[in-house]
Amino acid sequence: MNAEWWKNRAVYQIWPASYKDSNGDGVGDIQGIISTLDYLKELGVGTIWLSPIFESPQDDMGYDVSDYQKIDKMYGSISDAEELIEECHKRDLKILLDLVINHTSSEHQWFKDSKKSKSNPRRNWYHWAGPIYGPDGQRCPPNNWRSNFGGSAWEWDEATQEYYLHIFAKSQPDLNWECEELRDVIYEDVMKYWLDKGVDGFRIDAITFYAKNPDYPYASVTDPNSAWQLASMHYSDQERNFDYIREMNEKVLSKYNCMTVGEFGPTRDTNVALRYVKQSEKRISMGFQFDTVNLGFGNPNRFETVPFKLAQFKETYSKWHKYVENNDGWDCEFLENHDLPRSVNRFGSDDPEFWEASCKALATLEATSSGTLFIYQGQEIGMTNMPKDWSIDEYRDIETLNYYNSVKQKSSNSHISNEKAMERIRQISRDHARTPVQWNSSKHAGFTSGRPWINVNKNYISINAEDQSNDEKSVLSFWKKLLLLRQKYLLLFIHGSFEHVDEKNTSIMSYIKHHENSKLFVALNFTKESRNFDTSHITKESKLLVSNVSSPTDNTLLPYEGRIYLL
Ligand code: ISL
Repeated sequence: MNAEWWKNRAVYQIWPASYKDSNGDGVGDIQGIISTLDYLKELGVGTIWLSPIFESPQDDMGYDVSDYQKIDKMYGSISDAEELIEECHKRDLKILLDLVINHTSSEHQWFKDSKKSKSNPRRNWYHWAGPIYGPDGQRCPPNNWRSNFGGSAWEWDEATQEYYLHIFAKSQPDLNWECEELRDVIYEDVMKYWLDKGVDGFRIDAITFYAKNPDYPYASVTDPNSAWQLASMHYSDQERNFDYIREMNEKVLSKYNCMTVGEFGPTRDTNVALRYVKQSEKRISMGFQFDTVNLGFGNPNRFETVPFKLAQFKETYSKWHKYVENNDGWDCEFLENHDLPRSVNRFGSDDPEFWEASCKALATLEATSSGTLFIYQGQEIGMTNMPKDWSIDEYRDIETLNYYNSVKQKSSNSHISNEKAMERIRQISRDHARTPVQWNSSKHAGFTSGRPWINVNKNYISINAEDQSNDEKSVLSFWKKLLLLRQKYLLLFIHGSFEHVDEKNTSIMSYIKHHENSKLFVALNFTKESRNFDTSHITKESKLLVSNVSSPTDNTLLPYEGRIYLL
């Protein structure tokens, strides 16, 4: 059961542009990553995952690849990538790359060819469809699908008089996975190319989106204010998708001792998720579910935020931890990535009075979660969202800027003020995760000697890795301690089954983890007040393994206090 290497190693996600710059051009790079491998080893992670480093026009920060076999100049060269793989392996660190194969950049040669003419041999490598005409004879896209980044999911091509499909930006045309020749090129020239260079697996972008309903049906109206509707029911988790991923496993993954983690996007049904992650199904190792981390995001428009309660958090958390129990599936745990605001702002508090305790409470939750644990750069030092007084000029993300412009130009039908739009952006823009890592208290937080491409958060003087490395009470030291315990008690921490305690409690999340006869009890106060908690499982024999306050008192948890007991 525990044989696979990828189950017990915590993964550290690196978002290269904002991680560490070695050459002073203001953008992080591969040599910068190499210079920090000892820091990561000391933190206690066993694998790193790099968001895309391939050649790209960077419309969507590398999630728009124009050549899968080249490294983007801003990050370095192929020999830098090879050196990184070697340096990781020297330190017994595994390395995952980001596989973005639902779409390419419109600058990729494949798309340039596809666009040339209807008869080009690569025409069917992408989704092309003719227009339909409205009552007044006006030209309209083939259907009402909405792009994830706003507007129609179809873009008109004047030269060949057809539309192409883009679930994301118009510079990210969707690949047509129905084309077998294309699939084989992806397997051979993208996946095997990198696996043969020694990478240990992939994070697989938008893995549920490859198969589209070939009839491109209209989506039913969920947003009456818009012409464009959420249509993932027609392009996510389609039956053909399961065939493709099985084939990918047969032709590629099964031939390597590699790990795969798929991004499950809109998937909310655990039975559907199981079809990807059960080992007997022979597809991928595990998947990211977004039920928990998307709490509070609007649907269909994520910027239309809604309040959420701890009860919902508890519910989705247990749903997605229990779904793989008692079968041969595997799960993973994360609260942050490059598309999400910082976890301390969302689930804890960045108020100086509570910041440290809440960072540590969230770390306690993360470290005691079953499955493969993912930590996002800067999370280990409690980095926070961008300052609230920053204007739109500080933001860089295509999704955020598209949203802001649609409000400003009143092109979205939900007429709200620019201030309201900014308020939402301050809550959930993807840029909150994308400010540079705060390495030390020197200029630009030690991220670069040049001018950073996106500004460093002003709080780097008080929140940075160097100071925290020298402080045994810091958030970073706390993470190190937890990651050691996670290894020491791995059957409980990583493989244990999960049971809520006092499930109805609206302030405290507490649970038992068990494996055979051993048990762990975890209690976390998610409020800014002291609260009594259910101590019925604690006995004289119980051992307090971890607490994030200096003097824990018997049955009261201080604000954001967290404890782990070995029962
Ligand atoms: O569709 C979703 C939710 O219903 C999204 O969560 C979707 O899965 C997500 O936006 C996909 O993200 C990934 O692909 C994007 C890229 O911008 C993101 O950074 C990446 O994580 C396009 O490649």
